[in-house]
Order: sequence, then C-alpha cells, then structure tokens
Amino acid sequence: MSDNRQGADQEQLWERAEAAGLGAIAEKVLAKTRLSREDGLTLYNSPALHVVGELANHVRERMHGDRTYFNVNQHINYTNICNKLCRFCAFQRLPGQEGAYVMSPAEVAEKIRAQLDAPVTEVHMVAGIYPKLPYEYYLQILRAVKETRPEIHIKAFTMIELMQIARRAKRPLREILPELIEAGLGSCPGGGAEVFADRVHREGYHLKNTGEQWLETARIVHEAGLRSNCTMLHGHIETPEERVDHLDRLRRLQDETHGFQAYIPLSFHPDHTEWAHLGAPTALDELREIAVARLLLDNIDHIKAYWIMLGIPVAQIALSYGANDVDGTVVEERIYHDAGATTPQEVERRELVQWIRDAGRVPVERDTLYNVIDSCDAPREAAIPAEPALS
Ligand code: V47
Repeated sequence: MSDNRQGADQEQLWERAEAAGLGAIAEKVLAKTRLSREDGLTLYNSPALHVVGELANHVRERMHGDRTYFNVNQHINYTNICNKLCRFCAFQRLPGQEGAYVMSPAEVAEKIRAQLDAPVTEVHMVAGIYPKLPYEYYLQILRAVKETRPEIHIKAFTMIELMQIARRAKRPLREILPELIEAGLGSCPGGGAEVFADRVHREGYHLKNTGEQWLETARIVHEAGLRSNCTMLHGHIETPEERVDHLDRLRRLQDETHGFQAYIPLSFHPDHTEWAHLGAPTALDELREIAVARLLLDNIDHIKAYWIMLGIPVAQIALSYGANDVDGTVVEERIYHDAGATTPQEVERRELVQWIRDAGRVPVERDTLYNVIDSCDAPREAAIPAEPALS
C-alpha cells in the first residue's frame, strides 16, 4: 500500500474513533504508544464496539497482516478428579463419584496411538488436581506420550498443576522443571489463571492458587526456559476494572520475562456449574475481549480465538477483531463440553484451513512454538476441493 493511501486510511480510522469518543486512544494506537489501564476501561465501556474492533484489527494487521495461525493438535485430560471445587467448573469430579476417571500412562499412550495416522504436532494435556497422583505419575505420562510419538510437542500442565506436582515431589518447582523437561515437557498451556482479583478468587475458587501464585509460577516456568500461554476466564462475576487489572498484570510480567506466546480469552460456559444462573457472555462480549486484549497486550505476539469455545462463526469474526490464531484441531475436548459447549469435538485440518480462508484470512499451520510448518498457499491445499464454512 502506498504511504499516501495508508495515511488516508489511518486518518479515516482516527476520525471514526474520534466520533466515537476514542480519538485519544486511536492516536496512541496509531503511534504505537502503550495504552493505560484507564484506556482499557474506556475500551471496555465504549458502546462503539465496532470501532474498538477496528482499532484492534489495525494492530492485528500491523503485526501479522492476514496471517492466521492454527495447529494440528490433540487434547488429553488425564483425570477429571479435582479437589479445588471451582464454582465455574463442570468438569471436576470427586474420587468415587460417577464419571470420575484417571488415565493410566498406558491409557494416555493409547490416546496418542489412536491419532498416529493424523498429522498431529502437539498434545495439549491438562487435568484436575488429584492429590493422590504421585510425582512419578506425571513423569510417566510425559514419557508415555514421547515413547509413542517421539516428535510430538507436549504442551502440558497449567500453573496450578505444576504447583501440585512440586508439592507431591516435595521439592521446589525450579528444581523439578528440568526433570519434567527431560521427560518430554515442551511448553505450558495458559489455563487456570481465571481472574486474578482477590475478590473473584474468594467468591469463585478460593481453594485454588491466587493470582499472585499463578503469576509467580509462570515466572519460574519462563525462567526455566519454557514458553507458556496465558488466559482470562471472563463473563461471570468479574468487573471491567478487574479485567483490566488482570491484563495489566499479565503485561507487566511479560515485560520482565517475554515468556508468553499467546493470550486466550476464555468465555465462561455456565451449564452444569454452580454459576449456571449467571448465564453466558454474548458473542459481542467475546469479540470485545479479543479486541481489548489485542490493544492492551502490546507485548504478547498472538491473540487466540479458541474456536471450541467461541464456535466457528464467532471465531471467524474474531479474526477481524484482533485475533490471529484459532488454536487447533483439538480432538476430544472435555472441559467446555461438560459445561455445555456445542461445537464439534474435532475438526479436520482442511476444514480449519477452509474456514480461515472464508473469513478472508491466510491460514498458516504452525507448531506449538510458532515455527511455520505450512503456509498453506502451495498446491497441496489448492488441490483440496473448496468446502462451505461450517456453521
Ligand atoms: O483452566 C474451566 C477454563 C481452562 C470452564 O494454552 C472454563 O493454548 C469456561 O486453558 N467455562 C482450560 N472456561 C482451557 C485452557 C486452554 C484452552 C485452549 C488453549 C489453551 C492454550 C488453553 O478453561 C481452565 C479454566 O480456566 N474453564 N471450566 C467453564 N465452565
């Protein structure tokens, strides 16, 4: 695009933002100046969601153009037994309760074996906190995955699981991380952060790690040389101020460690939870979360629209509201489906590619660490007959 054309586009964007009362924020966005916490609050409270989205899209395109990342992955939730009793969770079971399960290392290996014909590059492995599982169990499930599919990347264990694993090992996390890495751990997912604010922690998940503990654990993970993701579970009892605070705390840690690869806003799914009466966030809420995150988190490269949670149509729109990643093919997701998600449990690689294209973006298959595996513009994809977007 010529400089003149670009200048004119930016001026029009600024004019639309100014008309919506967001002119000062637009100026900062165009000048690549960091937004303040107050700006974050203004964006949350602005009725002009489309302008907030346009500003976020400007940043998304400045950082990534039309590129939209996805990967071919598989989820394994190795146990649903958990002692944290979080009020937002429909996945947890108590020992002995109907439906409670723990996978043995052999069963974990079997799940991996079942996908050996698929081009899976990552296993995403998270679960409940079951204090009876010994430290050795965690090493064994990592090894079981690697023995079955040596080249796969294991993205496993949220910060609370890592805290539990260290507790069972009776050693500091810093000391056991090299052993987990040696057994196959490649990076960590972003779950379990919920909302950092103490008030929300007290009301919703007081048995779980605090926000400060989550952040401190992430710091240790990054210092050990692992990358991780980060999340916020939004759409329940939290206030806009508490959301801004959460994003700001992530941004401050990222300034220090640069260890976060992607941020994923997780929309609360209420079914079968103690918070069922709260209802779910709307599609507009979800798009705003994506957009505000893209604008505030100027030091985190990727914003993920997790299609399993959003549904494919909202995830497609999110690609023009700041998101540049859609997660992966997934296979057998339990946490959201227990809480009422109606999305398919798995999509094929070519379906993901097609619906990213249908959203007007350029699909790029990545590995977990964002190395490009396939830029999808080669004849390989062109040879696949076009399919309508899923709905
Ligand atoms: O830790 C649990 C949340 C997380 C519900 O890192 C719920 O790439 C909404 O972390 N409604 C698990 N959310 C999912 C997760 C994740 C997903 C995709 C990609 C990545 C990544 C991470 O889901 C949990 C919890 O924060 N959660 N129950 C619920 N009813």
